[in-house]
Amino acid sequence: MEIRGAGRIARAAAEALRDHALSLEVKDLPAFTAEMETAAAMLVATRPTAVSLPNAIHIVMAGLDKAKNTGEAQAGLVRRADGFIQSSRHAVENIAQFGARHIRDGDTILTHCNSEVALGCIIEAHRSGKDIEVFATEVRPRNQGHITIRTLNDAGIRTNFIVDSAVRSFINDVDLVIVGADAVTVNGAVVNKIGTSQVAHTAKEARVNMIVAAETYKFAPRTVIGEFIDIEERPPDEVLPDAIAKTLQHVTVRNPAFDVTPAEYIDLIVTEAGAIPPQMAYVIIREYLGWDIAEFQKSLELNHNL
Ligand code: RI2
Repeated sequence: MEIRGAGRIARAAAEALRDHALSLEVKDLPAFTAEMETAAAMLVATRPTAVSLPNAIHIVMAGLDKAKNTGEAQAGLVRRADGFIQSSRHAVENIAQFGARHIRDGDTILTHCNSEVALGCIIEAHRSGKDIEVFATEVRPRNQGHITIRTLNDAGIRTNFIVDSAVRSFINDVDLVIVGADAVTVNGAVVNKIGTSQVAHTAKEARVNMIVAAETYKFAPRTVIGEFIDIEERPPDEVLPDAIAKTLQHVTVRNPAFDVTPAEYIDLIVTEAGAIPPQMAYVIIREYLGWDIAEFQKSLELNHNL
């Protein structure tokens, strides 16, 4: 939780792999590869939900097995890590430009949690001269809304700060909902911070459009072969102090950090490759992440052989 936001987590992982590769002093290629694979597995295990993390690691580690010597393996890894970090930054900038076009002069936008890309769209709309106003939620239990309102305030954007449960009270004042994503599945469902699906449900009922801003590396390739996205459940003391919880022997605190919004609640997913209806998620997985069914079959065969 030191690094917030699925995109930042992905760039931090690429940076960590690059720095680790540069610091390793092993000359032997199999030993170098084994060290890097251990590091990659350790990074993947830090957060289970944001698919940007395994996607970034997959991109950085790809081709390591084809290197002829350690120098080549190291250089390739550093090149792919730097390439990923740069393309991630460009993706965030492009999404801000594309997303801002969906915001009209005079619009009021609601956002939930703290998404670099969702805020990028809002800030770009403001920068281009549109008169906009924002509703930002608190985001219990970790209060990521506090980071969001500071960013919006610093950008000079009129912002209303509300508790999560006030979304329905204000939805009729809202023209558009924009949120980020931790993962997008092959059927176009969006996994994002807990509460997003309630916001989406409220928006749908009130006929307010909902846009998701998500880089292509937030799409989850392994959902094509039926894998589910693991929803991280965080410690109970984030919700209720231990001192109180231990006096309540019949109470269990549940603290899932993310939830799933079905595709039919989402009007558009804005990616750096352009805006798509959520139902086209598979195209992004195949065309932009380069994972096709043959690769899945290969990885399944490998698993069977283990
Ligand atoms: P960007 C965050 O997760 C939030 O759920 C946010 O909506 C999503 O990642 C995408 O954020 P967390 O890291 O990549 O706060 O758009 O658990 O910044």
